Amino acid sequence: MIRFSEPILVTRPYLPNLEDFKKGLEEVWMNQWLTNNGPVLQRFQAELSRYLDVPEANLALFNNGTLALELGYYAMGLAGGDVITTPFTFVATSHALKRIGANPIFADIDPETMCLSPETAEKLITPRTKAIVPVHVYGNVCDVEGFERLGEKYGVKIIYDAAHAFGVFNHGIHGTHGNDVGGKGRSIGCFGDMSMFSFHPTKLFHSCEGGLLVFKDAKAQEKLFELRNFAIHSETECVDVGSNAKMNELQALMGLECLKKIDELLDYRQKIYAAYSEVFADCPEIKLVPHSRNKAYIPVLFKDFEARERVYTELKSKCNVFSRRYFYPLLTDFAPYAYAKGTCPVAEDIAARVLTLPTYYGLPLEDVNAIAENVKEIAG
Ligand code: T4K
Repeated sequence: MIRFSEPILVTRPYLPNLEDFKKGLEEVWMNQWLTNNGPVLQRFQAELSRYLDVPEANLALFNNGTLALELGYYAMGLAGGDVITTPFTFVATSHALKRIGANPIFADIDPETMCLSPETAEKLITPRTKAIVPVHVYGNVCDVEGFERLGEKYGVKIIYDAAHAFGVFNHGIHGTHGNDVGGKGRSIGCFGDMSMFSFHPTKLFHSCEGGLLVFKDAKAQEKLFELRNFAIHSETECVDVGSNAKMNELQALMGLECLKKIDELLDYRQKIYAAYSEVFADCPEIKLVPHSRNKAYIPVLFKDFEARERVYTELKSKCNVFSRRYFYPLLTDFAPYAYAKGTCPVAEDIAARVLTLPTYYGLPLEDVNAIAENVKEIAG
């Protein structure tokens, strides 16, 4: 077994060229403008619009993904209603619901994609349901057409937590925001009423911290811009209970510099996935989950809880490799959501067996091979 001399973490953020970043900083210094819809943020928004092929009027940037979700849910009118969502995600998906006074109702996931299943979600729809919040977990794409049907049939909003799905384009599927699908297709953010991308440094693309909402109805933009700035409408008017969720100029600069490299960042992750895949090919006990389009994470399923725990623990103690059990425990095992404990058996099974392995731009492929060989040896 190989023990790395330096710890290998589950992820490391990409850092852009420092000289380019310094040039950007000089501009910020000249502008003497640090936050609140500054010129660098506006440039970042324009570049994101180009990259995603979504009009700028349908985008809003925030200082992190969690507040983007919270204010997005609020702007879509979910406060006080029931919202059907998945327990197999990061806590932010449902915390943001709770914080606006919405009531998360948990439905089970599809065993293949690990995303919320439209069939299980449909069974829980009642007159109190205001929305469904599926998550493109790991960059695996939800059944967007199934959810679109539910949205139309029951008149509920469909809001995707696309925190993991930046860089995912859905070639060949007709997005609800727009018309023709050409080239790489429409961004996955174009489905449903709204989607949120997280730009946290643990994501394949980041802005130090940050979040982006993409929404179908451009009229939402004014409301969202106000909500992220305390709901101040003018010097003498505050029109709602807003928050401080403004992305600052340094975040926007980091985002702009990282965006220059996005194709390379995405390509490198495919190489990492291919390297893991090759080593695990002859090992039926270890199932590399194949569905992530952008390979934002490398989730692996083991045969049972004991095997997963052994690999997780021994990778750390014997190999100096820090994998993570995303997403274990399930949300329904946490105190705020314990009312739903035991209601989602597929998600429970997967959470007990899944492990996410290291992946990030610059992780040497020979290290990936060594990590994978170690996993194989420990899993036995
Ligand atoms: N929805 C979903 C589905 C999400 O997954 C998330 C966030 C959100 C919503 C909310 O979006 P944000 O508000 O975060 O924009 C991490 C992240 O904090 C969180 O952003 C992410 N999901 C979640 C899946 O993972 P931790 O507690 O596991 O991260 P942490 O700080 O332990 O970092 C993980 C590894 O990365 C460590 O080994 C150290 C390394 N690292 C981390 C940072 C921050 C670095 O090397 N450099 C760094 O700067 O939650």
